[in-house]
Amino acid sequence: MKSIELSRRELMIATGGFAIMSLEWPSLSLSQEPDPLGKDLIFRTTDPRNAEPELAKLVQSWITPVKHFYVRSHAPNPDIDVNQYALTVEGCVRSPLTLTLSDLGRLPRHSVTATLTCAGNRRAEFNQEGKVGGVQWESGAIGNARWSGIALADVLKQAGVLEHAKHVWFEGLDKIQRKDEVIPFGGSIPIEKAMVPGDLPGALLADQMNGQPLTPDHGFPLRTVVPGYIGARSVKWLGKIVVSDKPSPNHYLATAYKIVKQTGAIDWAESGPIYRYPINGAIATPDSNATIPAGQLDVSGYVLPTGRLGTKVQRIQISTDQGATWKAAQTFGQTSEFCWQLWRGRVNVTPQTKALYLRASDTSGGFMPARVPWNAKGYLQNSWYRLPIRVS
Ligand SMILES: Nc1nc2c(c(=O)[nH]1)N[C@H]1C(S)=C(S)[C@@H](COP(=O)(O)O)O[C@H]1N2
Ligand SMILES: [Mo]
Repeated sequence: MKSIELSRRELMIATGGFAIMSLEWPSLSLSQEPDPLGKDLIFRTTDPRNAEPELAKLVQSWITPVKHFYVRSHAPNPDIDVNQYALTVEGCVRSPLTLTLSDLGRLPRHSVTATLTCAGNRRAEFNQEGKVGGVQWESGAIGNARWSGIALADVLKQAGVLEHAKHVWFEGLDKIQRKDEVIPFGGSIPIEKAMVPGDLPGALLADQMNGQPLTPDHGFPLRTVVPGYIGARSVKWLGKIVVSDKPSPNHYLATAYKIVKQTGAIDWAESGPIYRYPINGAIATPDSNATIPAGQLDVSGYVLPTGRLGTKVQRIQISTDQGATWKAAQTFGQTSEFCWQLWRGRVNVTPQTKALYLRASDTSGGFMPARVPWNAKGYLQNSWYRLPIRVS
């Protein structure tokens, strides 16, 4: 927009302000300019890149195309030279490792389809009760992809995990500017989660997303993917693995990504890191800005069951009367471990219908509650999803 306005002003000057007013001006705005990295997303911030898809686009397919997959980055994408790249594995291991991409290429390959979701998905809804900082996510900070790469357990076995190991730390190659220090993004997962053999439910060191090499936005050349855990545990641009008897001291595990009332030392110390995500969901269509004719209305969206092995969606329900009565929605598309479930339903709406509500439950006892207590960082908003609508 800025550059167009400038050239318009320049043109006004050049023409003495005449004639130009009758010209058809291209209806170009900054948000419509194609993203240089090929994303079709709504950018919440551009530096660093934080963006989520329009919901109607998000639920078009069970596997989320890369262009519609949200991006959450705390710093610019690092420049990584694949010829220089090596992953180091150290700490409580018999033999520390330095693995190039071709070393990793010699290990057996695994694939897993898993949903990634940010702990801050739906954060913006907390603002009705009290302002929360951070990226102002609506409900698009979620996506489902086919990830391929090496099992973390295989790499750890090669290094030889020692008896007293309890946690596996991950460290990214990004450089995040915080007050007076520059730190990488990092975190850790319990050794039990890391060592589970096979594709599920452990962790993958992924170099591919939907059958293509990872893009710079998603962690090229290598990232962790931890099915069932909040997105923050799936560290992009992975540079280092440390096996330890303690959880990672990295800010993003030791301090951030906790549920706290206040961002003070006592609250941080009293609460533990979030690992597994709870059930959540959203209504993706209709668009809340559209005026809807009274009568039968088709509704669709997603529900992600609790990130616990063996858990499936149990009930998905829609209400048109603030939750007084509920109607079942139907699932469609695939059902798979650690993946979202797409659904659709049909409800009757009248000019008195002010909003649609979604709630859901799963087979491990998880449910979307009527409301959740406010927390200072705006994490894990999974209350009944409310979509305001206008019916004429
Ligand atoms: N190195 C690094 N890894 C990271 C992050 C980051 O900023 N740096 N963000 C995390 C967070 S908070 C989320 S939700 C996911 C987002 O993954 P995506 O951008 O591939 O969707 O990456 C995680 N891994
Ligand atoms: Mo996140």
